[in-house]
Amino acid sequence: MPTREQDRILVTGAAGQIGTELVLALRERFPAGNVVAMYRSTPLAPEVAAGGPSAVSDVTDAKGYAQVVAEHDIDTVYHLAAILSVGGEQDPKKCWEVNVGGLLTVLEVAHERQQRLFCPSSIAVFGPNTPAVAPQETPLHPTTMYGVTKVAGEILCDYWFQRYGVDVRGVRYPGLISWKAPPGGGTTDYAIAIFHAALRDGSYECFVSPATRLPMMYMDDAIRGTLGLMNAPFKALNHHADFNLGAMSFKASDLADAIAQRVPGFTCSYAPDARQAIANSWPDAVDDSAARDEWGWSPRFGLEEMVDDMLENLRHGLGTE
Ligand code: NAD
Ligand code: AKB
Repeated sequence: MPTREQDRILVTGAAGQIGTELVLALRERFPAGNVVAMYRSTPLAPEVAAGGPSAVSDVTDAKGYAQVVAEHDIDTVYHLAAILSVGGEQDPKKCWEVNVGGLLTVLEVAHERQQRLFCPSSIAVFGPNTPAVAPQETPLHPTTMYGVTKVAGEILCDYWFQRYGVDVRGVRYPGLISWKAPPGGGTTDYAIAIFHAALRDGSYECFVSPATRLPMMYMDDAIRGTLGLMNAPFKALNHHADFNLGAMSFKASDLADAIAQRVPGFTCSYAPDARQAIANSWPDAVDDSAARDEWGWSPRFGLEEMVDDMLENLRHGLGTE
């Protein structure tokens, strides 16, 4: 069942890269007073804080989370609170506690209250043995703790659907590129930092090698895909929380070249660090035919369109236009 006008929606991780934009998008489509932005320590973006209700809670605090849900009488949850790949390698135990422990709490409450749930996965579920173009169905052997938690999360979501009938959906987002909120500590963050450095300094030292190719997506497409999946008729879905979602695939040097064509004098140097090994373990691209067939997924932004839009918005924000 698609989200109804009167439904009350909770977004966890609402201060994050995706949460900031998802809350704003949901408040454009539904009554703003029905969209609750939940955050922990990172403050909400000013327009998110000012535009509707918010709540402070930690997803590893089961009692506190259940209280927030009860107080706001929540029907649908977009569960975005998580630790990403770089943070996960710095503190693997915390990554498990937040990403798996937190998800368990959210799933239990969803079952009790018959909520609909969106819970994203990541291309991090794949590992070094995944084919270059990751199939929808393939053995999942990630080599990062973040990837391990995302595989566990997909399986938990499927279990809650099969055992309890919870309507839980999710996509394996590629690396997301956006300008409204900073990224939260991932390997694909280079593809955002490069824009800021290009406009600020005219140069960037990239932490992955020029030949590093990864699946990427512009945030506009990610938000459209998220809402599209949540709006799809339940009966049309054969998959639930593990849809591959594709948009573009480029090498770090392709991105640097596209920026150099638009920012005169921009140069990019390369000094791969520990994040290179994480990037090397992920595929180049994904086969997203299941998302296209089951709920009509189709991306709008390729590399050139994304670079134009990023530069336009960042220049506008910097007052350089
Ligand atoms: P982010 O790091 O920008 O935001 C996550 C938010 O969760 C942060 O504001 C953080 O403060 C909050 N958080 C962390 N621990 C918490 C806890 N214990 N309780 C409550 N809040 C907590 O992440 P994002 O990029 O917005 O990612 C959102 C989701 O999308 C995650 O599940 C992530 O794995 C997934 N994803 C993101 C990308 C991407 O490129 N951004 C790609 C693939 C998947
Ligand atoms: C990360 O790099 O950790 C995230 C992701 C691809 O899940 N952006």
